[in-house]
Amino acid sequence: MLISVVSLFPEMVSTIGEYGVVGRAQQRELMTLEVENPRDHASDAHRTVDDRPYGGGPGMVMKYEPVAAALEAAKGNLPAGCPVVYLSPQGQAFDQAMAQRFAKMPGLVLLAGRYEGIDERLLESHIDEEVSLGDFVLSGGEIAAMAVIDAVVRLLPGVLGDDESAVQDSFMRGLLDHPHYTRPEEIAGRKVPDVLLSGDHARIARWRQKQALGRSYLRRPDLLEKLDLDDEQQTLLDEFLKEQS
Ligand code: 4FM
Repeated sequence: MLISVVSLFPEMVSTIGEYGVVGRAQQRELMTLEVENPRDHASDAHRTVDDRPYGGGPGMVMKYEPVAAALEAAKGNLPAGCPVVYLSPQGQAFDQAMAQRFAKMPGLVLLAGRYEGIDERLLESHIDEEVSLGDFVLSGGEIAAMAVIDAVVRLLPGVLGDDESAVQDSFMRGLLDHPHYTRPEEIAGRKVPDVLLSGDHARIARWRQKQALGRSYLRRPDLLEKLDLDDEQQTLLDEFLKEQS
């Protein structure tokens, strides 16, 4: 997969390709990360990329021309039909299903804005999707773009080993993860649940599923509402709630 990010801070974005899972994916050429700087596409001597907003008010707006030129350069290196995504709080909510959809694409263009926003006409002419990580305001789209890259790249075939892939299973099924424990067996009177020391793999799997269902019910009922629990899952959730009280 070829991912191209348009950003005024290219070195900030390229660091995502130097560490951890995404770094390994890039080294193994399962993913290539490119960054295009609108400043390199500005036509004036000062290389201007921003200007004052029509109608007045505080802050600056990213100019149409250099951003459009950078997006076209970014698209030029990708197969036709790859989505161009703008990260902003006004976008559709990003989730695991969207990450899976992007992971099926041969390429992806991500526009990371700065200042108060981009000229609205860019959205009409160059952007396929506006996507938000959540209801909060960042200083720019770079960190949001990096989060999208991380979530997408870990889904690409061959990027994760078998152990790491298994860890994704819970959220892929639309549930929160179960609790995790490692040595020592007791910390200041807090003991690891007995079932995890039993060696009974079927019982452990059942306990983990129950915890995942129970935590999802208590913390994120919106996630559970989207699911159609089977009889086994409903029984586990009922047991969890009974054990709670
Ligand atoms: C976006 C700053 C565009 C400046 C931002 C511009 C955000 C979010 C976010 C800040 N992105 N989810 N929440 N971006 O806050 O995705 Cl021009």
